[in-house]
Amino acid sequence: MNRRNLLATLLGTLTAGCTKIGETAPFAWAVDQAEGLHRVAHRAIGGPRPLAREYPPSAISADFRGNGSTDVPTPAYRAHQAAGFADWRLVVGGLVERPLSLSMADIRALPQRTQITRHDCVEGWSAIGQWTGPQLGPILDRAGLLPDARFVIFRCADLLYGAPYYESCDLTDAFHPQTIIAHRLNGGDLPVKNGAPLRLRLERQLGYKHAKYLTGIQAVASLDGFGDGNGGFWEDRGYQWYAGI
Ligand SMILES: Nc1nc2c(c(=O)[nH]1)N[C@H]1C(S)=C(S)[C@@H](COP(=O)(O)O)O[C@H]1N2
Ligand SMILES: [Mo]
Repeated sequence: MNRRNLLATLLGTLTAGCTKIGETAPFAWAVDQAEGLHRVAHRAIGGPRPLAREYPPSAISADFRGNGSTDVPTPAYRAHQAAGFADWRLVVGGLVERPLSLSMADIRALPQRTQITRHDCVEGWSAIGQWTGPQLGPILDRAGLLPDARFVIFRCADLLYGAPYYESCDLTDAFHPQTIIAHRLNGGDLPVKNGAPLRLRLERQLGYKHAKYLTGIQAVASLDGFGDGNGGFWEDRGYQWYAGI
């Protein structure tokens, strides 16, 4: 058993049944600690900024399925869709010196990164796709994070089961070189089912972290006050916040 497997086994034991136990308040702290340990261990094993594996073009899946919300059935989104998303904006705010409102043209004018990676959904499927977009780190640098910023919240245009989808990550992941705001998939514009016109790629974490239909990025000191305070739509329903692969 190599170190990675050993740690995965230990952590699996530690965190098994978290969802149930975590529902009881006194255990919530212990669950948080185990999750923190997972994050620290995950980073300790791979070094400071390990890259997720990247694949050759031959590995790209024939169809990258859509999952969760696969459309945003609102008049506003329909109007954007009809206009080819020409007027879509990504606002960058919160604990920043210079709030930004980026147009699609602004997003495309930034230096781009293209990466072929595997997306793993907890529901038990994977797909390999080629994603293109600007890295998040330089966008945050342009906005100028204030010293209190510790997390980044990602806001989405869709509701899932009636609640706004949202996500978050810490600054280590926000500044990871493979963390990009993707507007292209497999060489074409991002399809609606995959989050058009913008979606996050957070390659070292599970599928639910990769927020689609992105409208805003907000630097914050704490995850409190967003949804139920657990840092994401699925996290508010019991999934781990740090969903390292
Ligand atoms: N806005 C938004 N982002 C989302 C979801 C969603 O329902 N809404 N589902 C998540 C889940 S669980 C997965 S697996 C991926 C699916 O991405 P895909 O539709 O491109 O396959 O998007 C994630 N991001
Ligand atoms: Mo997923």
